[in-house]
Amino acid sequence: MDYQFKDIEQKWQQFWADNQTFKVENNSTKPKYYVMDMFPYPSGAGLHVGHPLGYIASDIFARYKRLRGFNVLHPMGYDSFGLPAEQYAIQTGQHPSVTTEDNIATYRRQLDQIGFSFDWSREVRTSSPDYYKWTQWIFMQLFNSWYNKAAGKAESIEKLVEHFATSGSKGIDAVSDEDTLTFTADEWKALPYKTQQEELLKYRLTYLRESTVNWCAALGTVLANDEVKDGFSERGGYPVEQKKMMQWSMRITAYAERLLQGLDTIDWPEPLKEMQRNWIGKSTGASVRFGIDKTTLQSPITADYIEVFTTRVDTIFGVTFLVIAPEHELVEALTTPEQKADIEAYITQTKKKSELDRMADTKTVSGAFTGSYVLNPLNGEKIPVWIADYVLAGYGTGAVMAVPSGDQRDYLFAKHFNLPIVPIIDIQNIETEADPTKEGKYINSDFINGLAYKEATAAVVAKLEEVGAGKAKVNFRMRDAIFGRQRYWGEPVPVYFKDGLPYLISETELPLLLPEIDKYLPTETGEPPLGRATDWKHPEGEYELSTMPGWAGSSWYWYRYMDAHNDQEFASKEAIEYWKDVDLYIGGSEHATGHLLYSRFWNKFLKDIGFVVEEEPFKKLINQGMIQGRSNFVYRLIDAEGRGTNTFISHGLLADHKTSPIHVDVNIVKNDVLDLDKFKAWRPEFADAEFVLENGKYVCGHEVEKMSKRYYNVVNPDDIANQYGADTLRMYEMFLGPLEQSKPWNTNGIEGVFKFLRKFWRLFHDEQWNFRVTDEAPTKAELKSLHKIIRKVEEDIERFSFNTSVSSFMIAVNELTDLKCNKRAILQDLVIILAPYAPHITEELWTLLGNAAGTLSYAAYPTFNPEYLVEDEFAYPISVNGKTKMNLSISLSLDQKDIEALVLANADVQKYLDGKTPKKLIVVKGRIVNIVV
Ligand code: ANZ
Repeated sequence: MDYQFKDIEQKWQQFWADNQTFKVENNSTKPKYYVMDMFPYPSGAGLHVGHPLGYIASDIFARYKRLRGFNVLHPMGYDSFGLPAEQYAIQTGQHPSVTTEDNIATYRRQLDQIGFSFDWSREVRTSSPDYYKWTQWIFMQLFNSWYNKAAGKAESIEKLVEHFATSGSKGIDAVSDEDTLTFTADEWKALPYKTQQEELLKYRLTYLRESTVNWCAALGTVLANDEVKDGFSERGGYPVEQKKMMQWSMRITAYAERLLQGLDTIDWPEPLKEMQRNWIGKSTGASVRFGIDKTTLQSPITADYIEVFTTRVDTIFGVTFLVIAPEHELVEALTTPEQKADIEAYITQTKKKSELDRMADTKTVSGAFTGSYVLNPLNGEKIPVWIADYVLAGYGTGAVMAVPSGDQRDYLFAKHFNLPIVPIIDIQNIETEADPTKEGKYINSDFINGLAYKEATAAVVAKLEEVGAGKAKVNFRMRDAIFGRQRYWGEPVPVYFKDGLPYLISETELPLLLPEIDKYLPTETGEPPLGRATDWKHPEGEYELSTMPGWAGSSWYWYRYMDAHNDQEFASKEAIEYWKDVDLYIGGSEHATGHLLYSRFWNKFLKDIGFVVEEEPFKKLINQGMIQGRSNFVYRLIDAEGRGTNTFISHGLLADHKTSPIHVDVNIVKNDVLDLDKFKAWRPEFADAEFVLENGKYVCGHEVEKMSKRYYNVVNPDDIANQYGADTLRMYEMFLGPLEQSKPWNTNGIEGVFKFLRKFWRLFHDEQWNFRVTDEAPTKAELKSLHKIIRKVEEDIERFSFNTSVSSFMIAVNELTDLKCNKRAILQDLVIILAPYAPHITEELWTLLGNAAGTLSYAAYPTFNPEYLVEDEFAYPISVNGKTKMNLSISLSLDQKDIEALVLANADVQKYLDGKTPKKLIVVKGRIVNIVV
């Protein structure tokens, strides 16, 4: 029979499902291998051909590893909480769980159609209660933990309480809020319960804190930075302001150093690691305290100093003013009555700017003087204190010592406000770049004059320590992560409030289910949607109304796959000890700092508290590139009056006409040729369209753009699978180019891949399409062809170069076709090595070859034998008097004498010699034969 891909693919997909072919056990004598994809958010649009790119690559790898004798875990699930379903619910009233369910069904159908070898018995959905029960449980563990710097890990909060009760706050080295109290054991015990709890909240790894958020009153919600454009919401264009709100936060900063160090131990793309390093943003510098000059202050102030963080403590003698963030807690106290109006006006102005805008703007200079002064701790100089929005409240201490002769922003600020500039390095033109490494010497700098940079820095730090005004400090740019949103479709936070304090619900109450509500909008009083739930109340108090952010459920899901149905633990100890970590993780680079950082954080935490065994969750990671759309255009003729007509000009004829391009649905274009009837039927306005054709065809223009509905360039994998089959789709997606590279989808070459598979099928069949394979012994040439491809594919897959294998398969099949090879000894091995790429056709052929076992998924992978590739003959170029006349194949095992004899005996050579006796015969073994006559 001819290659009937439809029947074959359906048959095998059914077989795999019925037999649970890819179901895997949590124990085996085989070595384990864990291949995971970034699970999708099931959106309403379904999959386009770009989505499965990474899944196909990981599936090839998983299938390959199975054939190589590994026990392979290759699961799939859905990151199914999220905004689009909620947005749809707001518009239509349909419960997000219904939308989600429908979308998942579509995804599942589409995924099944591509022939993935997922173990579906382990499917997870982050929005399902038996999953989010454990997300809530992890939240509870975080709430019950603090980070002990001395121990270098998280520990139970009970241990901290014990320490407070026996030794007070002394000897605690924790990652905590800044404003922790100092107390003795007795003082601790004497503290009211509420104060104790408030104090503990400053240490917990998930905690409540006032954070500045983008608040959009009209939408009744907090927006992410990228949802705000120039002070307005991206959706709807409503005003957004910076507002302080109590929010749950995750103390990820506790793990900053470990998150940084861990990067050196994992096999991830270097640019991705670099993004994480920048995000973590480690800075080595010093903190310096500038005493507040209280002599000029008119009202009393409790604070004694302003603390700054600087990476250039060596420039301390060039400080001519201090700048604190407009949100700095001392602004009000430092503002003198004369300056009050200025400062208030300035604060109002900065409220409109998001932090991102503030960081991005390096040109505009703005600020206001508080009217107060501080004193330089090393020379006692009086320094004015300003506020300006270039100083960020959340970084360092929210205050900088400004050195106009050292820092560009400080320089512009000083120039603008006419503040003094003190040069501190004796090189020309360095007013804005005090860089002692440029062979400069310190000037105006007291005891460091004449020193080199390193020594100067050390000397300043030593001096500051001596006078108690500063110390060396490492600072991280990374902030604690906000862990809440005022939305419905997310995990409820397992907390209730009583007397102003948060309490965890008890573990037996998990999961805390999402309540039903009448509308998916904030309440009239501005509470989150959960505030609408009527019968939703904890016996002891009020539930937290915000839900967890999108990244909660995805920060631990790889563990759930290990033991997806466990209702006693998030995964059993045995399962975790067996699978350990993900060996290969494939997904998009857009998750570089979000998901991949949070996952590493939760993983480290779970390890600290003894639940998991590996410090890093994803050993190797590959970012697949994006598949872009290849848009097609038709060109509407514009008439003399500048109006659009209903006539369309073929692309090759544009030069003579005035036209305007219109995106046309790529599904009615084939190889850039428009299907005219389909175009007319596409939209009513084109029903009477007329065309100016070239060579009888309408040729469309094309351009590479993002794959998107709005450009009509979305290609649905279902269509490709229907037309050519899943095996062709799989191979074609790989064939498009290196996995990591972004590339446009272009169906122009897909026929070639389809033809290849048909040619492969043909090898096993005679002219009448009867299956015909012989048991004859293979020839050398056939073995060579086979072993070449065995080696090539193995090398390619091991280095994740899937595209190069596809072309090698094509070459091998061509060679074997030319050799008319239909021998089992060759073809059966070829079937196995092609199986990861084209699993359906190979299963069918495997059965036709008489393997009764059912599936080849666990067959033994052929071993490469280098002997078959040893070249035993060489085609010698034979030259006569320096001119190559012909080639002659001679066995490489022959020696000099035999070769000479063979050459001279050859009839063609004799012809060139024309009866003459050679004067000389030079043989270079394996290279050339030269005859001089
Ligand atoms: C004095 C100085 C002199 C500085 C000089 C730089 C150059 P990174 O590497 O990013 O950590 N800074 C500190 N806190 C800040 C805040 N909240 N907002 C804006 N800027 C802040 O940079 C640290 C440097 O950035 C610090 O060192 C401080 O300026 C500034 F020639 O102090 B520097």
